[in-house]
Amino acid sequence: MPKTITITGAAGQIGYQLAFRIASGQLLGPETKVNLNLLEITPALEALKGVAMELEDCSFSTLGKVITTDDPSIAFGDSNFAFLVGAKPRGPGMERSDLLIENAQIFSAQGKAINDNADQNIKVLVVGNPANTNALIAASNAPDVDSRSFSAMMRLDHNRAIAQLATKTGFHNSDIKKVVIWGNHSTTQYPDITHALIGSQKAADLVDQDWIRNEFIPRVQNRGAEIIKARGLSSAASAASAAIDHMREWELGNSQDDWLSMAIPSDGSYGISEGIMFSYPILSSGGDYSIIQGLDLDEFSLESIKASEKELLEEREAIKHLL
Ligand code: NAX
Repeated sequence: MPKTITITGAAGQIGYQLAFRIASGQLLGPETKVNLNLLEITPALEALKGVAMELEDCSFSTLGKVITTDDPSIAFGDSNFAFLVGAKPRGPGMERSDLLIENAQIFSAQGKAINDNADQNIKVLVVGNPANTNALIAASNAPDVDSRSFSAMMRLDHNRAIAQLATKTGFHNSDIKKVVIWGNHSTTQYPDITHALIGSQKAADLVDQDWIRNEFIPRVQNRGAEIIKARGLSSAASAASAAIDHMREWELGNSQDDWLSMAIPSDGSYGISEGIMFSYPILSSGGDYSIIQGLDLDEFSLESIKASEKELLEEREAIKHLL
């Protein structure tokens, strides 16, 4: 049976990367056919038509039907996996609270459309910023779908942290395990290598505390801005790659000696307020995930995690009328 995959904002930068990688089998493997439902706002439908024409021209063996639409009820029809990428960017003079409210409207409408039209076992990944709170809004507006079906993307931050650690220590990315990003996809996120391993060694023994606090953490937190400065555009290919990593390992499981970072509805683990979309260390298996429990957190880690929780609570407060 082909799987139906929805991408919103599919004519945008990230969507343009994501659609082709998914269509070529990089999400669910070469044996699974995928149908793509691509959603855009009405003024971008012509550009989206161009994306669909290029998808057709690739002649991918794994691609079934492609639908382009500006109607969320069509885009989420029978959807098994949804990548919510399209969002309103922050315009000149716009406050963060305005950004939250503008996006809240988009994600509440899309949550309702998911509720009414998608497969009830859908997996949803929110990429569009502010991703965690957008995911909270979408989940709250889909009461018939398990809130654990909704998540927000921290995987780009996670991959960035691994890459920074690999560069610093001279090891390969694949030698590094159990890195975690806690909290919000914003500069309050806490990239944590306290429990990370490089081969059989503790990562924290291979680098000094000064580097962790004054270089590693701020660099990962601010990597998005660093990319914008260099490229003149925000991260796109790396974001699409991370989105595929997130969804693939959620669906198919991850290496059981490693952890993922996913923002998921908090169940109160580690004292975090229930319900907010908070990123935890995660293990995934059989299409479901669990939070790694019982980690010792030092004072610095606890303070950092609390600061990110505070920001997410403030974001929730700003859009509480839409929940
Ligand atoms: P673009 O502006 O290139 O593309 C966004 C697309 O979404 C546009 O084509 C726009 O027409 C469409 N869109 C807007 N409102 C829509 C709606 N209501 N329904 C359907 N489509 C809609 O942005 P891009 O660079 O692709 O980034 C997309 C989002 O990802 C942004 O919000 C961005 O901030 C966020 N990011 C999140 C990351 C994460 O790690 N969570 C990292 C990368 C990225 O910055």
